[in-house]
Amino acid sequence: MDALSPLDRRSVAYIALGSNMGDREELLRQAVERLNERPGIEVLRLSGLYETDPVGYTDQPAFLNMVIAVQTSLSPLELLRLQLEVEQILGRVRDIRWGPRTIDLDLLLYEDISMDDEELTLPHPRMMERAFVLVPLNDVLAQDDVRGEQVSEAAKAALRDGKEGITLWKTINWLKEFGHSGN
Ligand code: X6L
Ligand code: MG
Ligand code: MG
Repeated sequence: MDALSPLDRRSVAYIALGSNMGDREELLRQAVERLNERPGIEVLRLSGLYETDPVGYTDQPAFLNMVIAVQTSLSPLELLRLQLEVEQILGRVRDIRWGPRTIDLDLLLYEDISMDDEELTLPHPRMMERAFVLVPLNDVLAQDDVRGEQVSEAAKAALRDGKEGITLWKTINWLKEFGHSGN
């Protein structure tokens, strides 16, 4: 039998994106394109773009948040390091904790892996509480994902108590704008 090609071992992961400085939409688009152009990662689906009230440190501009589904042959740590590299390229400066940022890329889920490492915790430890993560994640989570019910219920609950303002701001048709199969 043939050995598995690298393409047969690709995993599905979900990445949350946020921006509240500069041209927020352009920064989100740039981040998606920069990820998609790298070997070993293909963007599958984009959530809507949501405008969201800042959480944690509230005295800062509104965010645009979204979540993407990707297929990747990178390991979770390789994917995380790529995300940090893209943040750097797009001018991320880490000064104020929870403060304004040009772009933030957070790895939410990688297949069904749980890990708690110095560099990376999976699933993302605070994702189930935040409307700005749950609502867009619910847009792109695979239909057959076992966490579907949990995510949609948590998204509904986060919307119901309405502490976090979140409005659908725009949708981007990824397949139409960029065509299929980036790599
Ligand atoms: C008590 C203490 C309650 C801290 C909440 C929540 C802190 C979220 C940080 C918290 C607390 C965060 C974004 C944001 C941030 C974003 C929106 C964070 C890190 N990132 N608000 N605040 N979108 N809307 O991407 O998530 S800072
Ligand atoms: Mg974040
Ligand atoms: Mg982050």
